[in-house]
Amino acid sequence: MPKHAVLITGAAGEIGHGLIDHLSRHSSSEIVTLDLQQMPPELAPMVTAEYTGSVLDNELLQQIFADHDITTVHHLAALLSTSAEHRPLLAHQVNVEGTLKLLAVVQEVGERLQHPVTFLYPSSIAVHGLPDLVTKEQAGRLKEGQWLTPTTIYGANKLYCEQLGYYFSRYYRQLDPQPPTRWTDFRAIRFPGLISALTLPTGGTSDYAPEMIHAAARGAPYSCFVRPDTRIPFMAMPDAVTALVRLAQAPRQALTQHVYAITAFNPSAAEIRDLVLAAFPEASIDFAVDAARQSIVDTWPADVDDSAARRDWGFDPSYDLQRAFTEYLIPTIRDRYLEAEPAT
Ligand code: AKB
Repeated sequence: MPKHAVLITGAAGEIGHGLIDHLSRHSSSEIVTLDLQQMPPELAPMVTAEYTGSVLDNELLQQIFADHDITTVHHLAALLSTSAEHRPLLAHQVNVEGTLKLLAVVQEVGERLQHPVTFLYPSSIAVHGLPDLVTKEQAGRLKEGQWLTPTTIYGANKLYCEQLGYYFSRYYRQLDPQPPTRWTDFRAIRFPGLISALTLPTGGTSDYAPEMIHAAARGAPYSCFVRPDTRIPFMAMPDAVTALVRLAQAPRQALTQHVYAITAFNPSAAEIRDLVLAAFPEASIDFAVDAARQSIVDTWPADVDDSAARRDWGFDPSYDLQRAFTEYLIPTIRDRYLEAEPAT
């Protein structure tokens, strides 16, 4: 009997780094990766099988599922909000058509092998679109069903794919005389901004937080592209990875929703700056607002209500703001750049 395998698309990205490391230490499943990039040398040894290519390549997807008994998919491949705004049609292709192709293969393989596939989908706070700062302030902690009026192609992509996954898991081909068994066990998490000590983000509009920390650790000046008072939810990357694994393992009958909001802390950009300066007093940090990117972040909630995730599958982040900085971000990032410094 082939070993169960976990497929991670977009595996060379930020979440992929943490997820591969976690699964390699805590899971007996094979780790199968798909990315446009080759796996970095620090991750490649942890991976059972590496496929280099696009999530849009149907033949490649079929080959992966033919080669391995994939029972869980973490579909991380996506263009994030800022990158997507610069290339909205490509974003739709990757973020939506890529997700559709993968869902279709999962259903087809399920029909062939007669077993379900747990499909983890990383959605985002970007699915929300608050109209102005007064409403944002008054709205406070948004629930999953509130202000689903995204203003970015990325947010629209993520919201639609939440529904696409729900359709495949509950209503696929519902008008067939004998509707098929739905083999996709779709589970989505709406992530806040994520901060990793090990990788730098690419193409996100919440990137000002990790960029500020990493710049200070490198001794580089940083101009924050949002106002000091800008406030959105964030989470340390280890908690994001643990959330994906925990939701994947949750008993199906415990889940009352197909989409869950989660968060850990929601500092303002000024509060992040203060924490960075406390750790790196010599850091040079100023604020040079990029009005266009600011207008996107201003539509995102100041906070989200994660009570459903806590109730249904025990979501419980390990890192609050202080602990994230003192025990994870600052020591790990400091070591990372100290190691990188040329020997004097
Ligand atoms: C982004 O900034 O686009 C992402 C997100 C908030 O989903 N990090």
